[in-house]
Amino acid sequence: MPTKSKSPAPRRGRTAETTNAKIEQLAGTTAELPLPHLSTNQGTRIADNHNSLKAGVRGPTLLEDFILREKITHFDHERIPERVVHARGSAAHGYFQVYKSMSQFTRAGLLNDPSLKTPVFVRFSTVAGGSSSADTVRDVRGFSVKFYTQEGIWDLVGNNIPVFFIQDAMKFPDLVHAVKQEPHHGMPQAASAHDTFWDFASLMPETTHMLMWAMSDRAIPRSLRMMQGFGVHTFRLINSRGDAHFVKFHWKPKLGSHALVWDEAQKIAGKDPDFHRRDLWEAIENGDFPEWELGMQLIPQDKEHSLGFDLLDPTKLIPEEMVPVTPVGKMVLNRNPDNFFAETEQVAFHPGHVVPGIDFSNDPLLQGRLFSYTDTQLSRLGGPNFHELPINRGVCPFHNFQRDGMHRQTISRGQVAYEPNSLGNGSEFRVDGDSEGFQTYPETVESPKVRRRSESFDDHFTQARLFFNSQTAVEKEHIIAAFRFELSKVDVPAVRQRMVDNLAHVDEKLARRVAEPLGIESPDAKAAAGQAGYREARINLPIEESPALSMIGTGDGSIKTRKIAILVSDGVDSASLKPIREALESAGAMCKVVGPRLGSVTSASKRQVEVDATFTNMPSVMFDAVLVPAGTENAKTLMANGEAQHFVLEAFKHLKSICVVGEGAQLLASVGVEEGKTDAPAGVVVAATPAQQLGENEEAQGIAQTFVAAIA
Ligand code: HDE
Repeated sequence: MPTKSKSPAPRRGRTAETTNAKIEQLAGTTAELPLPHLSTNQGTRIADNHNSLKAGVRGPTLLEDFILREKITHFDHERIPERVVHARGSAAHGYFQVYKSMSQFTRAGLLNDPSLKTPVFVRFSTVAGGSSSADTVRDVRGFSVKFYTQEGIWDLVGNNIPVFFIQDAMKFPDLVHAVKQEPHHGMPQAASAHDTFWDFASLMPETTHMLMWAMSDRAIPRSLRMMQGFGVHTFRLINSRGDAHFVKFHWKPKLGSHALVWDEAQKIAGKDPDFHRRDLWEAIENGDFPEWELGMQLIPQDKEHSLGFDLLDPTKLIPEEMVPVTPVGKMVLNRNPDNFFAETEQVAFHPGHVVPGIDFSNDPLLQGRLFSYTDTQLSRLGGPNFHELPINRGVCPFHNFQRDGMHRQTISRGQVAYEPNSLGNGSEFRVDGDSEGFQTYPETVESPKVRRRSESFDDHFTQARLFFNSQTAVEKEHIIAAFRFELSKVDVPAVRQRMVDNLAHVDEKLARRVAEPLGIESPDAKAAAGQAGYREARINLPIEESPALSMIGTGDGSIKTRKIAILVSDGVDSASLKPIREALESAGAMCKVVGPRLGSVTSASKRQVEVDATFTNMPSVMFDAVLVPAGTENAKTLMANGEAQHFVLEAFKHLKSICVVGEGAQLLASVGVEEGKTDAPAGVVVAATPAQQLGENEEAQGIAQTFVAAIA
């Protein structure tokens, strides 16, 4: 039965509480609908918006048609170059608030005043794919935060993985060329599973630690809202006395870190390439504002060499068991952008955008980044005035004599465009040691100029092993499966061999397991060690495992915002459904009724049950769990429907919690899944009493609670 059209739900991320200084600033350049009338860009009102100007109705178009020319010309130039990396991204507005003053460590205002809500704009991205590639590919995720502080812009441009592939900026173009599509045929899109990436990786043992992370489930997050972020490099914090601490930044999601399984990720890439973008957008529209806690690992300047490895090496992390992560503040994303291009696409991040109190370390990768990010905006955004684009403007003014250039917005008054000056109305601008200004930490550097890598960067395997050791059995299996998949896509056996030879330095068994289905020899660590430029070195870590590196057990244990499919057809027992659905929703889950057609189905008691989606337009991979309600007819019709059968079987394969009530169990049995008869891991199938016995609310509550626990 067709249902009446619903008016759109109110946008909960659009209230007075979700505005801030940046949003108010942007309002000044926001255009609203409906338009009063149509005009050209020059404001000339248009009389006819369907027809170009022609010499006679069947004649050629006239060059004179300035309206057509303007429209087409603008269209012709709508595209700008996509980001050379991190082209695919999704973003949102929000705020950051520090819990208590961190003035002991930094003079940065946003980290000193707990009453201050600093506006932020956050862009998440994949790295390798083009701007229209799928969200759920195996890849590192970018995690860029622009803080619009009272003292200028601070960009924390990080990733969802705390280490990086390479140690020196010199190798970045090579890394990116190797992972992107191969230059001769332009394949594959958004995937590292091809020869050139693994050729490069296997020749560069320093990639090993990051490869372990990239092959783990971290690289296929369930949601952008459910992944950690890391500043990666070691930065410096400077307090008002000039004391320095090294710092590593961490973002921990309130909902915990969760991942897809690989088969699921691949299928979603086809069924809904915008899966992560949609998830972020919908959560914010629903008022389920994603939240992260900012944490810091702080190391006093004089303890720089106390860790046993080099904190300047971006292929190393500092285990939390060695230096705990101090929770510092929270970030909430509560507003979607108004316009994808103007905000998400034009936002320009740069690790060199810092404010007084935050400074760099000598990490050679970070040092290279400090050059690259302004440079890239010149070709991407078309000139040096990209800081004047609305999304990139600070909420505090900027004052200098930089002038002109493409697309200059500011109209600077006066005769003077240089400093120092005496003609600029008394503004002599002889700045020397302004204590309010940014002060670089006066580190002493007295060394010859050299083009060499520090020996303290030589060990490439100890932390890779630490990561592997710290994973649970399931996570380890996923890492092995990912290496097997990726390397099985490599055509040249010698590359596969070199890679597993490298892995033998991490863990013999891991390397052997990876090699098994790849049609190559057993791994040989000595062969890898024979490579040019390879220097064997091992550091001593005081720990063998770091539980904090596993994703298991993160988050608040809730099922907030998880999506539950309720499979229905005619004859569904809606009475048995109601209490379970209510319990799920009061635990924060989002239920969608999925049926054979849109509109509604008729329940066993002849009521209309509204259907939100169909088995095909929202397949099982779109959900976190499945509920099959009771009802003899419901079970019969679902069993006769191949799509419904596929739905539950696929959900089972992806280890999702499935709750079957009464006759609903027959649907699962029809695809070979029966409680007690299958080797389903605990929590995958929650079976409940037959419908006729489920009348009591108390029992339904019990089932619901078991289901909720299984999902969590
Ligand atoms: Fe980037 N990176 N990167 N990167 N990166 C860019 O800047 C670069 C690195 C990261 O959402 C580019 O505006 C070099 C590490 C993110 O807009 C470019 C090196 C980390 C984003 C660039 C690195 C990152 C970028 C492309 C090695 C994690 C997306 C477009 C020296 C800490 C930002 C742009 C956004 C984007 C260069 C290494 C994270 C070309 C040269 C390490 C999240 O400038």
